[in-house]
Amino acid sequence: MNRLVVVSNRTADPRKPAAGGLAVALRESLERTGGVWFGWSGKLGETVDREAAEQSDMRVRTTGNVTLATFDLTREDHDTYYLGYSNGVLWPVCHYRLDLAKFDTRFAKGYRRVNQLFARKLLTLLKPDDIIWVHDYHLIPLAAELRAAGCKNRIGFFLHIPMPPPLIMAAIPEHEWLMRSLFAYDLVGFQAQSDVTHFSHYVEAEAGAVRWGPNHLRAFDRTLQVGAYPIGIDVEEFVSLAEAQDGRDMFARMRGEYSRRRLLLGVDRLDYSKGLPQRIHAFRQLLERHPENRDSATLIQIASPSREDVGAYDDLRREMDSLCGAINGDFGELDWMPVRYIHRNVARKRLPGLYRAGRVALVTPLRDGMNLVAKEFIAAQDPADPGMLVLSRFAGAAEQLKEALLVNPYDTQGTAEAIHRALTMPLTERISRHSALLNRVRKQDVHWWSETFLKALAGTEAALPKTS
Ligand code: GDG
Repeated sequence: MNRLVVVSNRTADPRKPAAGGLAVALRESLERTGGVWFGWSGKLGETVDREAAEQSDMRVRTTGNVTLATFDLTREDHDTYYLGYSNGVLWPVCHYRLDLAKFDTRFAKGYRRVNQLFARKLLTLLKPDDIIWVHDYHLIPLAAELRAAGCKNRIGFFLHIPMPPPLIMAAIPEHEWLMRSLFAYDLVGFQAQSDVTHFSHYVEAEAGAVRWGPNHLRAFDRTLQVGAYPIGIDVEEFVSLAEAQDGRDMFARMRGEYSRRRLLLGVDRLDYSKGLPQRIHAFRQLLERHPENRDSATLIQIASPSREDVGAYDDLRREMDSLCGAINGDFGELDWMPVRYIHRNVARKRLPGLYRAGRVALVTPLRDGMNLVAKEFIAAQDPADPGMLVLSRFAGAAEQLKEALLVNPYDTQGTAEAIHRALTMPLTERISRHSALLNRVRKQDVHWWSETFLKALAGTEAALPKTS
């Protein structure tokens, strides 16, 4: 059995309960194969001298059958590779926000340098039969760097964020190099079919790629397998959290507190891709157009702090403070406030109970690779009296979750009407929509996702050189 080596910007100990969905998804395969998870420690090394930092040892820790290997970055590498290129160029561009991208050649250089560093360090850990699974936009050129150093292992890549249309991708000065780098992988997985389409169009138009059967593209003298592998959640874990004591307590508390009112929920990282200001505008429209919701509907918006050292996030924070203050000032009563805005992280064990108490979830990103909150909300509902999901058509999840109320978050009025419809939807319709949604969320859960991807990766032809 081939050992699985997972590479991502940050690692997580899969045995810790707070490790998150990706860790849960990978735990089984890592444990079964005695696998390794490799990435940045999240720490900045003391030294500013890059060479000294490069030679500093990796921290290698084995718990059970799984090895975690991490290393520190210098401040300069962190500022250029992580803040600069990953979160100041790739994140905004992939979410169609060219206006927020900060193109700077120093960032591109740092990004390449750190990918080379990842490659050099990873090579010291690799065995010839290892299967390597690289995650996300921080590490697009990693396989190309590994190949340049002679690595012949099978390597797969999964992009957690959207692949933008070709002309948007082309705004990145290094777009050609980035996209060519992807051809060093054996399999590239995207969240949604629309991402596969954008990528195929890009390489066909910009690199003269030809399609090779239903799942392959041939360009740059290589044949690459591509596909959509929509990530899921650990449904069993979520249901059991909802039914555990903490989940039930939270549910009872929220239902008690809001017994006279219907609860709307938003749970997001505070990120400009999530459409938070647009959501507050839509809720405001709802109160204006359907005054019967005043005093009877409350929106709890959790916006957990995120990337606070990236400038664009400060502006968003100020905008949200001001919009929530204004709606509460304009509509609030002595005993009712329309919005409860919480700019803090809420403990994971409390989320399922909170979701279950919600009548409507507002998951309205302007663009999102998948969006796991949509799936968590569905999993946490009581099937006999489920809440309704209002979902942006621009979330990857919309390809799977067709029975949600799909909205265009740029259309304030349309979104307000959809929220109203969700709030007034008869029980029978809620039950039938929820049951279809839950079936799909259960079937295509996070275990299905990792197994399907790894099976496809194991089935790709042997790595370089390729002759087909
Ligand atoms: C990227 C892509 C893709 C949120 N607030 C709190 C909290 N959360 C948890 C949610 C959920 C997760 O964070 C957010 O997942 P998303 O999928 O919404 O989004 P991103 O972080 O942007 O992730 C995305 C994902 O990768 C996976 O491929 O779906 O499209 O952008 O699990 O529950 N958790 C806790 N407290 C909070 O306040 N504990």
